[in-house]
Amino acid sequence: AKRVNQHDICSEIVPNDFSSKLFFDPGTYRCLENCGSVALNVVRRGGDPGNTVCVDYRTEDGTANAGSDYRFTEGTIVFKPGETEKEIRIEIIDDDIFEEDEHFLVHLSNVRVISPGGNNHVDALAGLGLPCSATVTVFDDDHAGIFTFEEPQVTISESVGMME
Ligand SMILES: [Ca+2]
Ligand SMILES: [Ca+2]
Repeated sequence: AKRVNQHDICSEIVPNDFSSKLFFDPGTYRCLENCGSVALNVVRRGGDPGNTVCVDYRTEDGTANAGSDYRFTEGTIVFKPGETEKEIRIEIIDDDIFEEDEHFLVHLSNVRVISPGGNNHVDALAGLGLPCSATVTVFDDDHAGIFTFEEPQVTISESVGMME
């Protein structure tokens, strides 16, 4: 079901096995709210590694919201000839509020090959693979903790005056 779901999101998936596939590896990430930023890994597999391939990326709210839980981020990654791995960095926003663990998504889209001759887009040579969406779960670090007495019973003399 998860695979089918991802197929719905990734309408640009190219069935051609000879093309370069761009996808997240891994597709799920976890970090603490105070981690500063999270790095997502995008890989290129198959096809001609001598091509220059570009892919766009963009964050999308899940239960986490851009602006309060993470910084909205979009851009373009360029795989130069020979490059097979690239990193996307997304800033995580720390607050002092207790909240549930939350997640957001990052989507890849618009794969295109830049041919050495110019700006011709040779679309059959590259496309999206799976997963082309990554999930980032942000763990809250503001749990208030548990309050208890240190000892369940205390025995003191009645002459102690003040007990703590
Ligand atoms: Ca926090
Ligand atoms: Ca928090």
